[in-house]
Amino acid sequence: MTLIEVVLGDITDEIVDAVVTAANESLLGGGGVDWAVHQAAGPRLAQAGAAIAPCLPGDAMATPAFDLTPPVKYVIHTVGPVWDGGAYGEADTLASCYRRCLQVADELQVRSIAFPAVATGVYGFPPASAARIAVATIRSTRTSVSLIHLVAFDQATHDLLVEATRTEDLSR
Ligand code: AR6
Repeated sequence: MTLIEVVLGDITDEIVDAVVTAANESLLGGGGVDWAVHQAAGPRLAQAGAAIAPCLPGDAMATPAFDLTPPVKYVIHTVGPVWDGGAYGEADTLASCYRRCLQVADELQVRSIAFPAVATGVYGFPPASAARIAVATIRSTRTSVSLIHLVAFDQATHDLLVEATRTEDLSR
């Protein structure tokens, strides 16, 4: 049984086993949520990322969480699609991000995980559609993770995620 909760706030404040960051292929850090996670984890995160990069769009890779506050043990880096109108497999790539993160979490025996709204910032994925994909993919992925926080950094994203959760409930 996996519980999905929508949370408003900064993902670096999450009390979970693993925090997901919306990275780029280099895993060296960037802007947005990736900036916040690298700031909180310290410079060893970029070193560890560089050692395992590249991470292709739709994939996910884990490193230690370094200076992130315990109990956070891992950062799971996933690379979303750059939105290019929607006809280039962006939705499938985004779904793959959530699926792969949960697979990696299972391999690490992670029980709780926090996701940002992958690809909806710099990468430009329409947030309503991204919210539905996030919820639908998580619900259809078999996982041992028992608690999933979908972390919204703004109220609009929060409301879209809550709506997606309800819509998904009704369609089940
Ligand atoms: N906590 C939670 N969510 C956040 C935070 C935070 N501290 N900061 C921003 N967000 P983005 P992308 C939200 O742009 O679109 C980077 O440079 C933000 O409001 O961080 O996947 C990477 O290195 C938005 O809803 O990620 C890549 O180059 C969501 O996180 C590129 O950006 C995702 O926005 C990836 O772009």
